[in-house]
Amino acid sequence: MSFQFLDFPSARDDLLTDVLGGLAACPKRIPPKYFYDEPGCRLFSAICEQPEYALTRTERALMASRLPGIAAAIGEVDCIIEPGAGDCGKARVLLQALHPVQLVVIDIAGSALAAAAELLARAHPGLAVTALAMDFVRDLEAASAHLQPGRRLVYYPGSSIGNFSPDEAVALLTRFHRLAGPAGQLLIGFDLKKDPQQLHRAYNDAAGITAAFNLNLLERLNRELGADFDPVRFRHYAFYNPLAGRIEMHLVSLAAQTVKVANQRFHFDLGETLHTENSYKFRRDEFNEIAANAGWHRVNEWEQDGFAVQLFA
Ligand code: AVJ
Repeated sequence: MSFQFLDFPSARDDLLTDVLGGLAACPKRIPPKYFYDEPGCRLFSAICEQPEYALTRTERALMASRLPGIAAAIGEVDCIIEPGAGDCGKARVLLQALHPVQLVVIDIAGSALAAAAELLARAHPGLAVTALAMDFVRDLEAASAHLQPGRRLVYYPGSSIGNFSPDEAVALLTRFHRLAGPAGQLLIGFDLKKDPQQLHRAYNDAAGITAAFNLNLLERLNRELGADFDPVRFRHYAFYNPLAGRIEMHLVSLAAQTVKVANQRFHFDLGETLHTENSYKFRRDEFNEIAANAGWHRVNEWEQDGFAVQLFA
């Protein structure tokens, strides 16, 4: 078995800096990457099982049914790199079809990543598994030093790209392009624009799991930064904004209140919002243009039930 885990610290300092900066901004905001502490990861997995949230299920079904064609389109690959790999469940599927020498999984949630990646390494004795605990939006360049030479595929499934504005997405895909190198490819999955009612339901599930996921952010700040948010005094509020082409998630203050974080006080008016996430939805041609602006040209694409997977070189 070949397994390597590397921790790029600093995530904690970032949390405090980003939260203080975000609460001082107008409108108030906190980056969605901070949803994923341990309870947050569990709640996200539960979201993926909700009947209203088809995204993950649809991508899984698409990948399962089209895998031979996708693998044929990709061809020979030596190294697969998956930013935001989480529990490595999606990489596992790709490994069945492609037989790379190395798998590099990257995630901000380091301990969960390490455990999942080590299991994967045990299951694939011939594969070199490298797990990097980092914020890849900031530290991606540091990953290059750990890549074996050869043809590289960056795999970015799950519509994670939807968390970024179109400009930020171009910037991130440009860095993926640099990391992948001259013979590199990008396989990316994203949610398509669709009936806003359907989108609305996906982010307002009847069991309240998405609401709990959103509110867990406040509980995380209480746990890790000694903040004193009262989650009962905030409302999960998610809606589709058709002008921006995105779901927006907010936590709206149900009272005029003051919250303390690391000895700083922040005032919320009644009805004031803390913006916690954007989840962009794309048309296939819109996404092609974003990727083209990052230096990628489309090789192939697959679509199923409102979800798309595209291959770029
Ligand atoms: C992991 C960013 C793809 O935007 O649908 C799910 C996160 N937020 N429900 C998404 C999420 C609320 C998810 N992504």
